[in-house]
Amino acid sequence: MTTPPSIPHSVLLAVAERTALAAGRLIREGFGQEVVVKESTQHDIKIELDSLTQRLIEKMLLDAFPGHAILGEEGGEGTTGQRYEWIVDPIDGTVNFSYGIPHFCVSIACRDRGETVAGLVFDPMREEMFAAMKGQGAFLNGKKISASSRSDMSEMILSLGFSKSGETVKKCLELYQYYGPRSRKLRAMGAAALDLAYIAAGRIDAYIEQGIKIWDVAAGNLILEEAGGKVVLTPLKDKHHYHIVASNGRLEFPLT
Ligand code: LIP
Repeated sequence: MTTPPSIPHSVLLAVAERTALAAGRLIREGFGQEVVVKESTQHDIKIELDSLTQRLIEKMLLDAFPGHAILGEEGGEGTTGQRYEWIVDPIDGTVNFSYGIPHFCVSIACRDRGETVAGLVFDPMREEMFAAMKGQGAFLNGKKISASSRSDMSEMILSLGFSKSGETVKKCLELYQYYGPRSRKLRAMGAAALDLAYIAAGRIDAYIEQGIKIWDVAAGNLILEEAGGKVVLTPLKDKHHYHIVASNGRLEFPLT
Protein backbone atom coordinates (compact mmCIF):
# COMPACT_ATOMS: atom_id res chain seq x y z
CA MET A 1 0.00 0.00 0.00
CA THR A 2 1.50 3.41 -0.98
CA THR A 3 2.09 5.78 1.96
CA PRO A 4 -0.30 8.74 1.79
CA PRO A 5 1.47 12.14 1.52
CA SER A 6 2.31 13.98 4.74
CA ILE A 7 -0.12 16.73 5.70
CA PRO A 8 1.37 19.78 7.47
CA HIS A 9 0.26 19.84 11.11
CA SER A 10 -0.86 23.43 10.60
CA VAL A 11 -3.32 22.24 7.92
CA LEU A 12 -4.65 19.50 10.20
CA LEU A 13 -5.16 22.02 13.02
CA ALA A 14 -6.75 24.66 10.79
CA VAL A 15 -9.40 22.19 9.58
CA ALA A 16 -9.93 20.96 13.15
CA GLU A 17 -10.44 24.54 14.38
CA ARG A 18 -13.05 25.45 11.78
CA THR A 19 -14.76 22.14 12.50
CA ALA A 20 -14.76 22.80 16.26
CA LEU A 21 -16.19 26.31 15.71
CA ALA A 22 -19.05 24.84 13.64
CA ALA A 23 -19.66 22.15 16.28
CA GLY A 24 -19.56 24.83 18.99
CA ARG A 25 -22.27 26.83 17.22
CA LEU A 26 -24.49 23.73 17.07
CA ILE A 27 -23.91 23.00 20.76
CA ARG A 28 -24.55 26.59 21.86
CA GLU A 29 -27.82 26.60 19.90
CA GLY A 30 -28.89 23.52 21.85
CA PHE A 31 -27.78 24.78 25.26
CA GLY A 32 -30.73 25.57 27.51
CA GLN A 33 -33.16 23.84 25.14
CA GLU A 34 -34.95 20.56 25.80
CA VAL A 35 -32.37 17.75 25.94
CA VAL A 36 -33.17 14.50 24.09
CA VAL A 37 -31.64 11.78 26.27
CA LYS A 38 -30.57 8.58 24.47
CA GLU A 39 -29.21 6.72 27.50
CA SER A 40 -29.08 7.48 31.21
CA THR A 41 -27.20 5.59 33.96
CA GLN A 42 -26.46 6.46 37.60
CA HIS A 43 -23.35 8.51 36.75
CA ASP A 44 -23.71 9.29 33.03
CA ILE A 45 -26.02 10.63 30.33
CA LYS A 46 -25.85 10.23 26.54
CA ILE A 47 -27.84 12.73 24.51
CA GLU A 48 -28.92 13.00 20.88
CA LEU A 49 -26.87 16.19 20.44
CA ASP A 50 -23.69 14.17 21.14
CA SER A 51 -24.44 12.05 18.04
CA LEU A 52 -25.56 14.99 15.88
CA THR A 53 -22.43 16.96 16.76
CA GLN A 54 -20.14 14.02 16.05
CA ARG A 55 -21.81 13.50 12.65
CA LEU A 56 -21.14 17.16 11.81
CA ILE A 57 -17.51 16.81 12.91
CA GLU A 58 -17.06 13.60 10.92
CA LYS A 59 -18.54 15.18 7.77
CA MET A 60 -16.30 18.25 7.95
CA LEU A 61 -13.14 16.25 8.67
CA LEU A 62 -13.79 13.63 5.97
CA ASP A 63 -14.81 16.28 3.40
CA ALA A 64 -11.38 17.84 4.00
CA PHE A 65 -9.49 14.56 4.37
CA PRO A 66 -11.27 11.69 2.54
CA GLY A 67 -10.10 8.29 3.76
CA HIS A 68 -8.93 9.37 7.21
CA ALA A 69 -10.11 7.28 10.15
CA ILE A 70 -12.21 8.64 13.00
CA LEU A 71 -12.52 7.24 16.52
CA GLY A 72 -15.10 8.96 18.69
CA GLU A 73 -17.35 8.68 21.70
CA GLU A 74 -20.27 8.19 19.30
CA GLY A 75 -18.58 5.52 17.17
CA GLY A 76 -16.08 5.73 14.36
CA GLU A 77 -15.63 6.01 10.64
CA GLY A 78 -13.11 4.37 8.35
CA THR A 79 -10.66 1.65 9.17
CA THR A 80 -8.35 2.44 12.05
CA GLY A 81 -5.34 1.19 10.05
CA GLN A 82 -5.14 4.51 8.18
CA ARG A 83 -2.07 6.75 8.59
CA TYR A 84 -4.20 9.60 9.98
CA GLU A 85 -6.77 9.01 12.70
CA TRP A 86 -8.99 11.63 14.34
CA ILE A 87 -9.97 11.19 18.01
CA VAL A 88 -13.20 13.05 18.72
CA ASP A 89 -15.36 13.86 21.72
CA PRO A 90 -18.21 15.98 20.37
CA ILE A 91 -19.37 17.17 23.79
CA ASP A 92 -17.01 16.55 26.70
CA GLY A 93 -19.02 17.36 29.82
CA THR A 94 -22.34 16.00 28.60
CA VAL A 95 -23.87 15.78 32.07
CA ASN A 96 -22.99 19.45 32.68
CA PHE A 97 -24.58 20.37 29.34
CA SER A 98 -27.71 18.34 30.10
CA TYR A 99 -28.18 20.06 33.50
CA GLY A 100 -27.58 23.55 32.14
CA ILE A 101 -24.09 23.96 33.62
CA PRO A 102 -22.07 25.97 31.05
CA HIS A 103 -18.85 23.95 31.43
CA PHE A 104 -18.25 21.60 28.47
CA CYS A 105 -16.21 21.55 25.27
CA VAL A 106 -15.44 19.98 21.91
CA SER A 107 -12.26 17.89 21.82
CA ILE A 108 -10.58 16.98 18.51
CA ALA A 109 -7.12 15.37 18.13
CA CYS A 110 -5.28 14.02 15.10
CA ARG A 111 -2.85 11.11 15.20
CA ASP A 112 -0.24 10.46 12.51
CA ARG A 113 0.90 6.84 12.60
CA GLY A 114 -0.34 6.62 16.20
CA GLU A 115 1.32 9.83 17.48
CA THR A 116 -0.88 12.78 18.39
CA VAL A 117 0.42 15.69 16.27
CA ALA A 118 -2.39 18.25 16.53
CA GLY A 119 -5.23 18.84 18.95
CA LEU A 120 -7.71 21.34 20.27
CA VAL A 121 -10.18 21.79 23.10
CA PHE A 122 -12.88 24.38 22.36
CA ASP A 123 -15.17 25.85 25.01
CA PRO A 124 -18.06 27.36 23.02
CA MET A 125 -19.54 29.19 26.02
CA ARG A 126 -16.38 31.19 26.79
CA GLU A 127 -15.16 31.06 23.18
CA GLU A 128 -11.82 29.68 24.38
CA MET A 129 -9.82 27.68 21.83
CA PHE A 130 -6.97 25.73 23.43
CA ALA A 131 -4.76 24.28 20.71
CA ALA A 132 -1.37 22.67 20.08
CA MET A 133 0.79 21.06 17.42
CA LYS A 134 3.56 18.61 18.31
CA GLY A 135 6.73 20.51 19.20
CA GLN A 136 5.13 23.93 18.63
CA GLY A 137 3.88 24.86 22.11
CA ALA A 138 0.34 25.34 23.42
CA PHE A 139 -1.98 28.28 22.83
CA LEU A 140 -5.22 29.79 24.10
CA ASN A 141 -6.92 31.90 21.40
CA GLY A 142 -3.51 32.25 19.74
CA LYS A 143 -1.66 33.35 22.89
CA LYS A 144 1.05 31.02 24.21
CA ILE A 145 0.23 29.31 27.52
CA SER A 146 2.22 27.33 30.06
CA ALA A 147 1.49 25.15 33.06
CA SER A 148 1.99 26.63 36.54
CA SER A 149 5.27 26.43 38.44
CA ARG A 150 3.63 25.53 41.76
CA SER A 151 5.55 22.64 43.35
CA ASP A 152 4.15 22.70 46.88
CA MET A 153 1.09 20.47 47.35
CA SER A 154 -0.33 22.98 49.86
CA GLU A 155 -0.64 25.50 46.99
CA MET A 156 -2.17 23.02 44.51
CA ILE A 157 -5.64 23.15 43.01
CA LEU A 158 -6.44 19.54 42.11
CA SER A 159 -9.38 18.55 39.93
CA LEU A 160 -10.78 15.05 40.48
CA GLY A 161 -13.07 13.30 38.00
CA PHE A 162 -15.72 10.99 39.41
CA SER A 163 -16.08 8.98 36.18
CA LYS A 164 -19.01 6.65 35.61
CA SER A 165 -19.02 3.70 38.00
CA GLY A 166 -19.70 3.26 41.70
CA GLU A 167 -16.16 1.91 42.12
CA THR A 168 -14.55 4.98 40.58
CA VAL A 169 -16.73 7.31 42.68
CA LYS A 170 -15.65 5.45 45.82
CA LYS A 171 -11.98 5.66 44.86
CA CYS A 172 -12.33 9.35 44.03
CA LEU A 173 -13.78 10.04 47.48
CA GLU A 174 -10.64 8.43 48.98
CA LEU A 175 -8.57 10.95 47.00
CA TYR A 176 -10.78 13.76 48.33
CA GLN A 177 -10.09 12.56 51.88
CA TYR A 178 -6.34 12.40 51.24
CA TYR A 179 -5.72 15.59 49.22
CA GLY A 180 -8.44 17.79 50.77
CA PRO A 181 -6.44 18.73 53.88
CA ARG A 182 -3.12 18.80 51.98
CA SER A 183 -4.03 21.04 48.99
CA ARG A 184 -5.23 24.62 48.49
CA LYS A 185 -8.52 23.50 46.93
CA LEU A 186 -10.16 20.51 45.23
CA ARG A 187 -12.44 20.78 42.22
CA ALA A 188 -14.68 18.36 40.29
CA MET A 189 -15.69 20.20 37.13
CA GLY A 190 -17.00 17.37 34.96
CA ALA A 191 -15.08 17.85 31.72
CA ALA A 192 -11.74 16.05 31.48
CA ALA A 193 -10.62 17.91 28.36
CA LEU A 194 -11.12 21.28 30.05
CA ASP A 195 -9.32 20.03 33.16
CA LEU A 196 -6.27 19.30 31.00
CA ALA A 197 -6.56 22.60 29.15
CA TYR A 198 -6.84 24.51 32.44
CA ILE A 199 -3.64 22.89 33.75
CA ALA A 200 -1.95 23.89 30.46
CA ALA A 201 -3.10 27.48 31.04
CA GLY A 202 -1.92 27.53 34.68
CA ARG A 203 -5.46 27.86 36.05
CA ILE A 204 -5.27 24.60 38.02
CA ASP A 205 -2.30 22.35 38.78
CA ALA A 206 -3.39 18.73 38.45
CA TYR A 207 -6.18 16.34 37.49
CA ILE A 208 -6.74 12.69 38.42
CA GLU A 209 -9.49 10.35 37.19
CA GLN A 210 -9.90 6.64 37.70
CA GLY A 211 -11.46 5.73 34.35
CA ILE A 212 -11.44 7.99 31.31
CA LYS A 213 -11.82 7.35 27.57
CA ILE A 214 -9.14 8.28 25.07
CA TRP A 215 -11.47 10.69 23.25
CA ASP A 216 -11.90 12.70 26.47
CA VAL A 217 -8.16 13.32 26.82
CA ALA A 218 -6.30 12.81 23.50
CA ALA A 219 -6.29 16.50 22.56
CA GLY A 220 -5.89 17.80 26.12
CA ASN A 221 -2.88 15.54 26.69
CA LEU A 222 -1.01 17.08 23.74
CA ILE A 223 -1.95 20.62 24.79
CA LEU A 224 -0.76 19.99 28.35
CA GLU A 225 2.52 18.35 27.30
CA GLU A 226 3.20 21.21 24.88
CA ALA A 227 2.56 23.63 27.80
CA GLY A 228 5.28 21.90 29.86
CA GLY A 229 3.00 19.61 31.84
CA LYS A 230 3.04 15.86 32.39
CA VAL A 231 0.43 13.17 31.71
CA VAL A 232 0.55 9.56 32.94
CA LEU A 233 -2.04 7.34 31.24
CA THR A 234 -2.39 3.78 32.55
CA PRO A 235 -4.42 1.45 30.30
CA LEU A 236 -7.36 -0.32 31.95
CA LYS A 237 -8.95 -3.60 30.88
CA ASP A 238 -11.63 -2.04 28.63
CA LYS A 239 -10.54 -0.77 25.19
CA HIS A 240 -9.72 2.98 25.01
CA HIS A 241 -10.10 3.21 28.82
CA TYR A 242 -7.41 4.71 31.07
CA HIS A 243 -6.49 5.89 34.54
CA ILE A 244 -5.02 9.39 34.26
CA VAL A 245 -2.75 11.53 36.40
CA ALA A 246 -2.04 14.91 34.80
CA SER A 247 -0.15 17.83 36.29
CA ASN A 248 2.08 20.84 35.75
CA GLY A 249 5.00 18.37 35.97
CA ARG A 250 6.29 19.77 39.30
CA LEU A 251 4.04 17.96 41.78
CA GLU A 252 4.15 14.43 43.21
CA PHE A 253 1.07 12.29 43.92
CA PRO A 254 1.49 9.66 46.65
CA LEU A 255 -2.11 8.49 46.11
CA THR A 256 -3.78 8.17 42.70
C1 LIP B 1 -16.90 13.04 30.90
C2 LIP B 1 -15.49 13.38 31.34
C3 LIP B 1 -15.44 13.58 32.85
C4 LIP B 1 -15.86 12.32 33.53
C5 LIP B 1 -17.27 11.97 33.11
C6 LIP B 1 -17.39 11.81 31.59
P1 LIP B 1 -18.26 12.92 28.64
O1 LIP B 1 -16.89 12.83 29.50
O2 LIP B 1 -15.07 14.54 30.71
O3 LIP B 1 -14.13 13.90 33.28
O4 LIP B 1 -15.78 12.49 34.92
O5 LIP B 1 -17.63 10.75 33.71
O6 LIP B 1 -16.62 10.72 31.18
O7 LIP B 1 -18.96 11.62 28.86
O8 LIP B 1 -19.07 14.07 29.14
O9 LIP B 1 -17.80 13.08 27.22
